[in-house]
Amino acid sequence: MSAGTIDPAVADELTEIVGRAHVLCDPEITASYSIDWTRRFAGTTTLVVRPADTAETAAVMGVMAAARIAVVPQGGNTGLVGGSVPLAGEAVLSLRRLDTCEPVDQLASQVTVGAGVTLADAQAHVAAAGLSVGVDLAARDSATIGGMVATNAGGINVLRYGAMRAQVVGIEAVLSDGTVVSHLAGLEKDNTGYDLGSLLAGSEGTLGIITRVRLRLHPQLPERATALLAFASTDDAVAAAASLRRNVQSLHALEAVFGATMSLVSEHLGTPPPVGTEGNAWLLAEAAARTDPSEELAAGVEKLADLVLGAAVALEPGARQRLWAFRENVTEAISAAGIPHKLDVTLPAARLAEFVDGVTNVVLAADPDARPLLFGHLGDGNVHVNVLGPDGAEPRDEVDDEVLRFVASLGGSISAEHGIGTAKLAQLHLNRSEAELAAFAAIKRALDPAQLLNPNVLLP
Ligand code: FAD
Ligand code: 2HG
Ligand code: ZN
Repeated sequence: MSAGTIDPAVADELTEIVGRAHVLCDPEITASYSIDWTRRFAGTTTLVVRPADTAETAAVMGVMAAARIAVVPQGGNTGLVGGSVPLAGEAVLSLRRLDTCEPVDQLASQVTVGAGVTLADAQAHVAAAGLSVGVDLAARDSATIGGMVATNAGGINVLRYGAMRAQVVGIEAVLSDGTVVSHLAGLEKDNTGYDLGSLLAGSEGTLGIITRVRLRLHPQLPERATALLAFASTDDAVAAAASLRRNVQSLHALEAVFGATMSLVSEHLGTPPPVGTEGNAWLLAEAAARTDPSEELAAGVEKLADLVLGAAVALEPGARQRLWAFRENVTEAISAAGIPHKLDVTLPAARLAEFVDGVTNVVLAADPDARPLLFGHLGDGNVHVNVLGPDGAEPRDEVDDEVLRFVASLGGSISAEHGIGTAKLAQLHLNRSEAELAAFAAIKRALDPAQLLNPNVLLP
């Protein structure tokens, strides 16, 4: 059921739990919770509730369950698949006030944080103890740890540490009826049944509301070397990426920008890339270690002499950041140009170049006026296909279907790291069999029988 007109008795109960300031019904205030980062997905809601901790979240869900009000859990609202906003009038449960960072457990190299802690705050908190969070991404100032677990976020260091699921050693969550499940001891070896942390990772708010997360941490690697490399072809960039992975043990990130995307981001930044504008594919490779990794990276780059058109290397933070800008600002640059359809996909390494070189024709066959822009995390085979329509408008919907069918035909995944949300619901069957979807539905029925948690997300 949508939040609709809120029964005053329900509003009073919620106010009793979280306080008047945290039950928001004024449309001018709830509007910002109802539109996503891309501006592509916008809905409305008559109710936003902002609990402060697990106990308040559980009590709120008790009230929602009794009143049968469907809920969209929301963290930083940086999700890119239309899963974090109330598209069917649901209430929004904002977790941002769950922002406590508990003391770092130095002996275990772990920390427990509230679901609403931003990635940047978690990073700063653990850095003081000489440790780091294994996942990093450009939305770090807004994306929350709870949202990152819920989407199983990937980002730039997956090739070294895995995605968000691999960082979770404990979880606390509230189920749709208000029950609290908590397993936060963080024991590295713990075979005592189902792993609820793994199940909730990637569940996109459909199975439970994550309230606290215990994260596995990694040693800080302060010494860095970064290279931006230009290539004439996708094939050359893919071959170079494989060589760097084989030869540079301290490789920490291996990102790519393809074709016209480099011109777009360069114009947005107001500066050309330091490797010249010739080329069709660019790699951004970063090595990180306790001791200076620049020689190891340089030796890895030397092995690419036959492939590379131009190379720029940086060691100092400012100079490295100037190289990273050509990759980290792509999403912003595209957003400034219009409202894209975002198709975040993974390809098997052997089909990566075929996909990158073939997808433009697939897009143009579906919408001749569309403008495809490609970039991604090449070290993981993860390509972000963003497609703009004419004058920054959205492209035709057929583009999504055709591109995702192309991905599936090459043995790839239609969602690498952003999730299914509402954007890719219609295409989930391309990757998941009927038997798998039936198992998904059975899990959903078991944990959320009344279908209150993000009922329009992930499950067809
Ligand atoms: P939200 O957007 O608020 O929510 C996302 C989903 O999680 C929704 O389905 C929501 O219902 C659910 N959810 C949120 N909090 C909870 C909770 N506590 N309990 C249960 N469910 C919850 N993603 C990547 O994977 N890699 C990247 O490199 C990357 N880079 C990005 C760069 C930019 C500039 C932007 C804008 C986004 C990027 N993203 C990236 C996407 C986004 O940042 C991630 O999906 C992130 O994990 C979302 O976190 P959030 O707190 O904003 O979640
Ligand atoms: C990135 O890798 C993010 O920069 C965003 O995952 C991708 O904008 C996108 O499509
Ligand atoms: Zn990404």
